[in-house]
Amino acid sequence: MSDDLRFPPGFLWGAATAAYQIEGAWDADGKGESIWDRFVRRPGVIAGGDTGDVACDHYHRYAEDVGHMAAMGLGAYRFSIAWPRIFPSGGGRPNQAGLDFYRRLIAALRDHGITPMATIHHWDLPQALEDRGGWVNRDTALRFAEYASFLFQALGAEVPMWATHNEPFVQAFYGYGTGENAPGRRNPWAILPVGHHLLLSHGLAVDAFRAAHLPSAQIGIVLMIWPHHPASPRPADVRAAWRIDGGMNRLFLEPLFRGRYPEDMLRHFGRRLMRPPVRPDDMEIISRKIDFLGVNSYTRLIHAADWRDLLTGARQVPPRGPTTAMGWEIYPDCIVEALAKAREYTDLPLYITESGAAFNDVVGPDGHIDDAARTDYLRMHIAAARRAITAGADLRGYFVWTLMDNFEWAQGCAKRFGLIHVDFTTQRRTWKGSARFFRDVIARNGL
Ligand code: IFM
Repeated sequence: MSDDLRFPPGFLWGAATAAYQIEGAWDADGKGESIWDRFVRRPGVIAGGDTGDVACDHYHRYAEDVGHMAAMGLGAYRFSIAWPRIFPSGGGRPNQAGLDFYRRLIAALRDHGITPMATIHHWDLPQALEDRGGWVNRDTALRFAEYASFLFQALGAEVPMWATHNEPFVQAFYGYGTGENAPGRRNPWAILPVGHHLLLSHGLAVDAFRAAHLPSAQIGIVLMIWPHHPASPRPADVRAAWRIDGGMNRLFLEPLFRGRYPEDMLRHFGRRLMRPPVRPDDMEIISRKIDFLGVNSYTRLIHAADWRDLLTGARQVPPRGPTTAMGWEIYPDCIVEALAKAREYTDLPLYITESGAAFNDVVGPDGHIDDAARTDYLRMHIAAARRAITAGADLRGYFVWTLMDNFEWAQGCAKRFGLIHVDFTTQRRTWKGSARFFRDVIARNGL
């Protein structure tokens, strides 16, 4: 194998999931209600009327799932912990049965030599906290720090990699701005305070992590970094793409790594909108030193200037190439560009914490799923990750989104991203061609 297809020794190959998308068991063993448990019951908000009530039933089938991971040769598994399983109403007394589930999962991973990477919050806030204002309420950031601190005490010795949040932009924008995600609020003015409180809670959790003295563990955060391109070289389009880059990427990168919000964003949204939730010391807390940055990379977006959108002054234009079932352009250089963007802000070790694609898989008459499109997608994106390393990125790992087909939020269960096919009626797991491909990549440490 030529060197440019091989990855550095010790490179971490993994797969990623999130609690609400796979666990099911939505009210088992004392688990509290999350904002997703509440949201999916609103008529018409989820395609096909699907819910995560059962999803992949991973809560009961985790041992079988870890077996699949081991057979694939995964070096690491990124999962999230459901806050309401641990603290059913957000705080107070922990729910031992919920904690025990994660203990069992982590033990099974370690038995197979798979490194656990735990995301502390992947959008499933306890509904009880949402009832008190959710992420618009600064107090939620303090509750998050308590929850994180409890996890570090309880599980810190077994989990070497922690991520505070997954894609805070998505939680703020789609959860509180457009209402497409839980909790389904439609208030553009909430987006910035929510983003700020998520970032603040991240910094407070980092403090709790350092206080827990876990010398062999690391902490980071996972951001969605998508490149934003102008539809034309016209200055108005270039400015539009830069504004969207500001709202989706720089609004998170800059406070985390430079301890301030981007000047152009302050001007654009108006200082009044940005300022109210920001208290003295907040920016210092937000920019506490972390150990790694996780980057979720799927595609790029292209924008033209359009002031009919009063919030952004931009309009997304159609993709310029083939797309996945999500309508996302297949653009492998998204990985190279996302990592380059991250490197403008930090020289920390980087991980691609999500990369993958939904396609309309067909189960053949013999039960096989020949998902050649997903295999091609992965091959091209893994090659792009290798190019990014050649270009100087300190990339330490690549996690496929996702281990198995699951509940894709507002899109329901019909959008399948998995390496493993899940029959949601029988819960039967079947490897797709892409799972075998990824197993071979891992075995060769390269393409
Ligand atoms: O399924 C999601 C995941 O929860 C967060 N990142 C993007 C994935 C695909 O949409």
